[in-house]
Amino acid sequence: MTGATDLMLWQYQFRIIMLGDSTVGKSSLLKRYTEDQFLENINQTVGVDFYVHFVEVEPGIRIKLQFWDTAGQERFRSVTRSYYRNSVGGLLVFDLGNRASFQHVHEWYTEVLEKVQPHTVLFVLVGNKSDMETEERRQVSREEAEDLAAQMGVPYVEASAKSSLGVTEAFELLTRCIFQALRSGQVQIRHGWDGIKCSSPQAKEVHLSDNKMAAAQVKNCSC
Ligand SMILES: Nc1nc2c(ncn2[C@@H]2O[C@H](COP(=O)(O)OP(=O)(O)OP(=O)(O)O)[C@@H](O)[C@H]2O)c(=O)[nH]1
Ligand SMILES: [Mg+2]
Repeated sequence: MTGATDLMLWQYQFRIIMLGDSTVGKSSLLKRYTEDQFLENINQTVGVDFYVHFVEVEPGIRIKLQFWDTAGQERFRSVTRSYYRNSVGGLLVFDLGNRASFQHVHEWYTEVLEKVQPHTVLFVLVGNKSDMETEERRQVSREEAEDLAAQMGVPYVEASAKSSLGVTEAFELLTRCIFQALRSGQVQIRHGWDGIKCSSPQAKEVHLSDNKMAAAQVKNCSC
């Protein structure tokens, strides 16, 4: 893709990071969302992988989503950490059938917020593998997950990379929250920061002229 074509294709670029313990399904969620595929034997992520997807948040406003798919394994943590600062959004993922992965969510959350201070990252909490749900298998109730999400002030979505249920919803909810936060001024394009990029002066004008309207909308968004 040439630079010129790229400019015509999107107005904003958002960098989004996937976080959560190993095997919770971060790469599988991304594969489902960007390629509509699911692999039973997907490779564990080594370091960080990179995915791209385009969405139109509203008519004429095209967003390039750039995803950093991090490895959940502890031994890659120093690599993973270096991606926090340039992310505007994050999907915090746990496995509904793995209680430890749920218990670690808050650690992921606080670690990121500490590292990006004084700025912030907008999150959506995702309980993945809802297709495997049976009374015996489920180790985290919807109520517990919703309580944790409320405590962190983020939305919660249950999803399955396998069945695709909730996957688009989770990614697009995060995208809309970031877009509204941008328009309201809650997050801003900053020099030397790659969390959000703007492809053209026109796009910047859209953002500025819509500030007031979006400020009203953002009140209705739980991000
Ligand atoms: N049943 C079911 N299995 C899933 C789902 N999502 C992922 N898996 C399986 O869970 C395993 C781990 O998935 P990954 O996507 O590699 O997990 P990850 O979070 O990226 O793991 P790391 O790269 O090590 O951090 C794989 O065998 C997937 O096929 C799901 O929604 N349902
Ligand atoms: Mg992975």
